[in-house]
Amino acid sequence: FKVSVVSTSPIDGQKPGTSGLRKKVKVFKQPNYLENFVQATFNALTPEKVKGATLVVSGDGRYYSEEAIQIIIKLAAANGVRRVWVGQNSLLSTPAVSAVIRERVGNDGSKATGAFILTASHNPGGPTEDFGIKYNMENGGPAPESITDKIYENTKTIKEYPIAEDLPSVDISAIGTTSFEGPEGKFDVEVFDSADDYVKLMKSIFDFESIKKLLSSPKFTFCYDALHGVAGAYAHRIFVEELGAQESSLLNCTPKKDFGGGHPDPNLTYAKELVARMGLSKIDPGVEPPEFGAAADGDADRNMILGKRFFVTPSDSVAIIAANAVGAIPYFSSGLKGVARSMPTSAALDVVAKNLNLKFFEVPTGWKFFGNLMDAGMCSVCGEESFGTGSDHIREKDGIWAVLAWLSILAHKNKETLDGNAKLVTVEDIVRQHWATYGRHYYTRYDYENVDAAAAKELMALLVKLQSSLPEVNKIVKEIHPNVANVASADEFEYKDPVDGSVSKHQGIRYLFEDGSRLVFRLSGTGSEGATIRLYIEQYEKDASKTGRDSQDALAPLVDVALKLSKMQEFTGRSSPTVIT
Ligand code: VG1
Ligand code: CO
Repeated sequence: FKVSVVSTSPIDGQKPGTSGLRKKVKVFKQPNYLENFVQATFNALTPEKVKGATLVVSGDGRYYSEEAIQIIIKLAAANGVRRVWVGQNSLLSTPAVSAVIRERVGNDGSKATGAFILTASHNPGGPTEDFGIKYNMENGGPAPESITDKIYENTKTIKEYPIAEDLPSVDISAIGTTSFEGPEGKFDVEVFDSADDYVKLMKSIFDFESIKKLLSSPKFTFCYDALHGVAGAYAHRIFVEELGAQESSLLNCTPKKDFGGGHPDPNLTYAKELVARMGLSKIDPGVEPPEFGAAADGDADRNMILGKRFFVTPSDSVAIIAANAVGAIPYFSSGLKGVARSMPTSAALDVVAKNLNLKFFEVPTGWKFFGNLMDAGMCSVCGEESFGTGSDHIREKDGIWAVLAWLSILAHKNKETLDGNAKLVTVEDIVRQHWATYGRHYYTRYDYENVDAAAAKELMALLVKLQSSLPEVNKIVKEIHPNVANVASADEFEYKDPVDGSVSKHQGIRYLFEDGSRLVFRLSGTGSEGATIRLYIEQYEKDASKTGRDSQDALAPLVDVALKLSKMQEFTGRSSPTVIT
């Protein structure tokens, strides 16, 4: 192939957000849009991460992925990349990409040093919906802010990019290597099985035999919903072929470009079919719900864990995994190096860390902040309230890993009960027992999606301004609800990375109450239109006799305070949030 240089000019708005660049497909399809961003990324890397390097390019298979892959291949070839690795049909889950970077070795001993992941995660897909791209580094984790800032700077000054325009399209549906000869030598595109490396890794972490025994017990019933995302490419292999689950326990497990028209976000609002099957919606499931249910988002890094008629909040989920990992999961048999959560995630994990005497870290929202801790051997298990849970086996959150972790804990707790007549220890039993031991963090998140961006900024500015006068805040709080505790302190969260010393500012507005309750306000960094305000509400209850309340009831006074203090309705014109989780 030949290399030609195309002149281009900067395009506005290519700033990577919490997890890469996410925009409507029609924005990505504009001339030079994808090319500029990819070239800006190449220019942000050190030369040896480009020239002669091996890169992974794949994603959740959403609409526009196939075209985007061909463009990225042509750009990679022209930039002197040695080989591109592609999951069959362009499919690799975000955690599988991380695993491939870290674990996969090519026939000639090659290793990948980075990846372009093509996904907008839980955002809908299709011609009128979202596409996204993000770059992951050699450790398998998302590029840190130092790199994403550089990428953004480069998008503002880009003048040209080289491209191998005459390179023929590569058939990404068939496994195998296609070789090309360019001005600087050989260039290969290798298409490989999307699941092999990931399945191998999972088998090295968990005791598949004990999970298999659980799944084949008549006492235990199971259900998994991939919401037509890429998790479907793994679910059949792992749950059915490896672990013996029934075919009928898989819902929506065929990956689709538009996720079947749905919103591939595993929460109580969008995972409707699973929620109904688990007996958690008003729709009567007609049959006895399964004992365990789980769902994933588009790129399979998120998870929702459900028991029969029971919802596990993600903040509790990571705490429960941390509390039980050592006995139940072989990978952790020598103990946990430490645990971490994102700032808005509830403090349930903090209590476990304290009790088990584990190192503990609180980082800003977004998985990229966990990577440094893990690379430095300071953190084994971490999680976010946004249905993200994971460990240091890779550098992304991992939806299927979380399901296998829960199944391992269930298998462990039911060692004695599976064979005899004793009653099964259920998901709900495990959670209630956890609350009895550690106390319960009542928790909810209100999302106001696609509100006017200027109004959202004003709301945030008001909340920052209020922080300078706590007596005034407390006067307002008491007027709204005399029983709500006083605000003890208020700030904007700022994080200094303990490993590299980098500082991230303005990571969310916090109001911390005297009784340990918290209100957190953030603007989303993953949306593609308008602004999304996230309001996180948390209240700690230590008294074991009071941990069984309905969480929306328990939190009602605090919610009231949050909405009135922030003048939510005035600013957004919304009387209720788009989604409550
Ligand atoms: C959201 C979540 C955050 C998560 C991020 C990426 O970000 O709040 O916890 O890490 O999505 O997840 P934001 O900025 O919109 O609040 V994923 O599955 O979309 O890669
Ligand atoms: Co995701």
